[in-house]
Amino acid sequence: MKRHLIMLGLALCLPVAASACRRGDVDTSGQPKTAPEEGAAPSGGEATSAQSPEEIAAARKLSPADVAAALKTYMPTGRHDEYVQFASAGHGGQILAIGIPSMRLLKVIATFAPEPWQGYGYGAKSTEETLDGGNAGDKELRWADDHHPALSETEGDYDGQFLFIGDKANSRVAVIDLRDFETKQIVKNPISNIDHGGMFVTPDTEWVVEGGQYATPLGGAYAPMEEYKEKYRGHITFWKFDRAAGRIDMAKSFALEVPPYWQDLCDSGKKVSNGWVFCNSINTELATGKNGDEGAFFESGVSQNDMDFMHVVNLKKAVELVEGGRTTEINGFKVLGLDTAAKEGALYFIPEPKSPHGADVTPGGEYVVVGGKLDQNATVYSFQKIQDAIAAGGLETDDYGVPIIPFDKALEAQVQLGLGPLHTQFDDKGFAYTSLFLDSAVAKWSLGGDYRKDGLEPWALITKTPTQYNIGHLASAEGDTVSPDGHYLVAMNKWAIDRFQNVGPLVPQNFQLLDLDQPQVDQMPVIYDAPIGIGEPHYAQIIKADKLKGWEKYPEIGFDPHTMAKDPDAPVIGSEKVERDGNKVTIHMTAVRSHFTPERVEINKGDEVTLKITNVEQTYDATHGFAVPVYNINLSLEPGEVQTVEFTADTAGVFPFYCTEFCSALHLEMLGYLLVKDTPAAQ
Ligand code: RUQ
Ligand code: CUA
Repeated sequence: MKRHLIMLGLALCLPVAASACRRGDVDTSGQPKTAPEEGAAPSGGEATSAQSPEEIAAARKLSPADVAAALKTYMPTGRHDEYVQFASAGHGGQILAIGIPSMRLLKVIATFAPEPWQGYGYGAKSTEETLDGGNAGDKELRWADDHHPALSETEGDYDGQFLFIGDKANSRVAVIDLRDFETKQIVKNPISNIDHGGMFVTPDTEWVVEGGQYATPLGGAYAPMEEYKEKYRGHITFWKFDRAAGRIDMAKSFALEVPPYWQDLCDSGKKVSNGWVFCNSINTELATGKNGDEGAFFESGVSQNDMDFMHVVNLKKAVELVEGGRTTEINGFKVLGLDTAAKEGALYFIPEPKSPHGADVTPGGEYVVVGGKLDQNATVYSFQKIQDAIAAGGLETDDYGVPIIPFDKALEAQVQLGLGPLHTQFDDKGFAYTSLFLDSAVAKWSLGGDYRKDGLEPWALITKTPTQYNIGHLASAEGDTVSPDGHYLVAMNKWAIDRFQNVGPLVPQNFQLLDLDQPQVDQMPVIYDAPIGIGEPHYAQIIKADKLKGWEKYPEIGFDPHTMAKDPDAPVIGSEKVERDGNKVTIHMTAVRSHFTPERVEINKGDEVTLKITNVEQTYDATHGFAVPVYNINLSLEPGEVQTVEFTADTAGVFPFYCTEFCSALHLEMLGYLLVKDTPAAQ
């Protein structure tokens, strides 16, 4: 009972800023008792004509620490950031590319949602096809809850080639090619309606791992919740990535059926643990929610047990079983059954405390760190001990026949950090950084084993830095690789409250940049606050900028970004024309500063139009747009790019089409007329 009350208290704190929780200023509705006073936030100082650094600092009320932070993050004009952070844009459905340390927004990459600026989903046929790839049967899906971005890796290091991101809302994966930073593929998981949006690559990106979440009957069929235990299942899906093609290969991908616990975050083993995958889970209680007077709300029903199960997958073994034909098919998708996986040594469980969250493998692959939303510790498991326990055998099983490795047999250490540890990142000096949701802080702590050569106490808390407020994920530079860089860490906070100018009740979120390069081991100041006004940015990875080898232009004139090859049929200078075959009209058009050819296209109402247009420029940044009013068409044509639009000319009238990128002094003159005659189409 007492335990239950404590838990409830924590749950009340969950939705509010931890500072309010600590003060006890929380009523039973979970709201802070005292709202921040209006206009109470300190001003950032006024504009000043002062010129010396000291005078400017004084006029703007900047402390020495503020000045140091400014100097560490300021990027003079023309200089580039050392790192690029790829952050999910949450339920905005895009990805944000943000420079570090400046925190400047570099690009919003259209992913699951149409994005007019990039001509994504507004007529360009290839982008419509990409979006349609993520449809659920005949349901057109045009938004997503982007969760975890994952950069492609070679030998465990980010290689700067591809980026993957998961859609929690619909159990989908998108593939972005980092040559042109465009989304090339969206796949929908055929057996699952929802997942955690977690994406985790294996060290050579052979597999992209998707952890499930809320259990359902696999394949999407109906089953009453009374049959939860028998008919509902979780999954961990392994998407096979074909690097040469730049695409996920559905036919070679498979899902692992697991019990209806809620799988959550995974991480791939690396180095010594290469070939294994670890996922935390919750709801071993098999809670099914509150229905009238029956049952309990999920928030308490799912949090009854002191331990849930970390899923330990022997991926090598699982692949062997799949290749040996030991799978069944659901909706045409390969599924490795729970029975087979459990009996053949592809799946094990290890108890993990309390309301576990996150599973993060250390750079050398020796340890797995798990947080606990209602715990105070980071729990560290040893991969070697896990292997020893498996080898020793004699393991008991859970209700579904999965062997359980005893907690104490796998445990390396528990490090008391504070309230609500979630996710962990690493640096190059043997330190780990864990987000504390309830404490609203980042904890820095020391790893042990081979990581500890500096004489510091192993497995111990070193310091905490408060974040504003309620941090979820955190990302350190190259923090998920076999060789993290350290230097910077970004705290992704769920609440921002008083940090920024009021822009109405929907508040931007707050990315806070922490400086890891301090002379004292226990210093880790916040040096920048970046409001993110798009969705709930969930997770991010930070890559060294010089690993990114983005193109400045498409390699050839008439290049199709969808096939990543030259389209032999792309219009070029001199080949422009309008062809008619019955009511089918084909327009071959080119764009160059500052005109379209042809500039006048006259067709009939009812014509079926195919328009092909090439930007024949080869100058860096000479992008042209192509917008047709009323017809809902807008393309973005980067230098060399060809796009195709198909539409029926069902509305008669005069439609000046024009370029939407301000490309030259005569950009305003870069237009043409689409004239649609209100006469029956010629036969
Ligand atoms: S998981 S905030 Cu949804 Cu990425 Cu831990
Ligand atoms: Cu092309 Cu404006």
